[in-house]
Amino acid sequence: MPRPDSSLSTLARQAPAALDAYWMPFTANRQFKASPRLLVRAEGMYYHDVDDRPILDGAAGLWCCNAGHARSRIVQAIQQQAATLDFAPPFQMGTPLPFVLAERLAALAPASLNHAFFTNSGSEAVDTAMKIVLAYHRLRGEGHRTRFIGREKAYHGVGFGGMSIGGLPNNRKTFGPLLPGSDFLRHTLDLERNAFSPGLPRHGAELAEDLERLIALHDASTIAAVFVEPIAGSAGVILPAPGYLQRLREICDQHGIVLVFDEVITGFGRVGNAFAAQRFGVTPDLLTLAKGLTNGAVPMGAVLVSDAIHGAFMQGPAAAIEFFHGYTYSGHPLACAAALAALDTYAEEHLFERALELGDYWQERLHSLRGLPHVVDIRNFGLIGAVELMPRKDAPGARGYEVFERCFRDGQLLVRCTGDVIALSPPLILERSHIDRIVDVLGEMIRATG
Ligand code: PXG
Repeated sequence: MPRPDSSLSTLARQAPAALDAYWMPFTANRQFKASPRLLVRAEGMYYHDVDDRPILDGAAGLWCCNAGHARSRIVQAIQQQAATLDFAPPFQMGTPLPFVLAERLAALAPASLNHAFFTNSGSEAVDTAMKIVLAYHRLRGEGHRTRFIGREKAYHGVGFGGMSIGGLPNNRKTFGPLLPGSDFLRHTLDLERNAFSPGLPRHGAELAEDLERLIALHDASTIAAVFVEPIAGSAGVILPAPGYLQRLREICDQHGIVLVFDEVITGFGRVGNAFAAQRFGVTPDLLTLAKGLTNGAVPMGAVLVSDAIHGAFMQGPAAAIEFFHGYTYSGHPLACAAALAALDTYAEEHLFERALELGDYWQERLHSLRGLPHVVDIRNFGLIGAVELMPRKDAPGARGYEVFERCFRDGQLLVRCTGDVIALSPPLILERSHIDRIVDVLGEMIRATG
């Protein structure tokens, strides 16, 4: 492997202003540029930074690289595809791979979800799902169903649709009135009753009844869909109590409301099974995907659509475009090639079973951090984990950020911090020794942070 050019690092060290042109996403730009953390290559469970230090990946990048990094099958598929067919128009024209990929996804998904619409990100998948829902109700003569129900603390990406049903105040407050008419279920985080629960929390299934409250308020006839992440990731790993998702499904069925699972982070083996829908035994009408779909190697998102909803569109004159929506890069050849190779890798290496095989060990080791200073909760499910820290007085997020920073600098471990929660989602190829290292380093850095 050729040593990557680290001139950027040298430049950054000498003159942080050289980093000024790039406006970084969801980043404290000035803080970062004063002391950059630059990753230059990756392989398997490890990144390497500009100083060629191996950094253990405790986050699968950003919940993306479920098969680990630079997997040869995926690399080769992308290379070959780029040399064979780089791009072709996706509207009124086709290329083979999105058809093949859609079939593969339908075979992996719960039985009724047999159709795939491709996007380039999770945000686009969510906005696409919202448009499918609105058009679907209108096609059935129920165009009065325009209201979306999201959930407090939800993250559904950064498009105006996803923002409007998202429940993280920082992501909403600066951007005006958003889509009119959205409302929110209560979130299911309850430290008082559930702190340090191993796996799913015992309490909180009754929070699904909150949907009945919103139906009573707005009337079911105005509600188009309920969007939920089976497990909320960005807000710091919020788990559903057993029965919660089932109950949402029942209430939606009772009232003709579409149920959408946003599985951008829970898809592709993160919690065992291909999708959380299968692990929890609840089938939504639409399911949004991204991230692990290509193992993070090429941007891609998707909406999986039920036969019933898809069927409602496939009516009317055959020459009429059924859904006026799509992206220049929907079903891009490189993304499809990466996705197919990722699915092959997941299958060959039985990676969707890893969360089941390792889940108990992961849980036991993570919960060994209980009792460390400022640790107020530990949550886990599948190969997801979270350690919540008590915020410092008048400085929410500072302690979490410091732990994240120390993990990278002193512990050579990549974790994700969201506020004062340290979130973990390692590649599914990890071994017990990696779990030990993640937990040991994190524990040490929490102690050192104080
Ligand atoms: N839905 C969910 C559930 C997500 O987690 C998106 C949609 C948007 O996907 P795109 O591809 O548009 O980013 C996401 C993205 C974090 C973190 O800190 C998580 C995401 C993005 C940024 C940070 O956990 N997830």
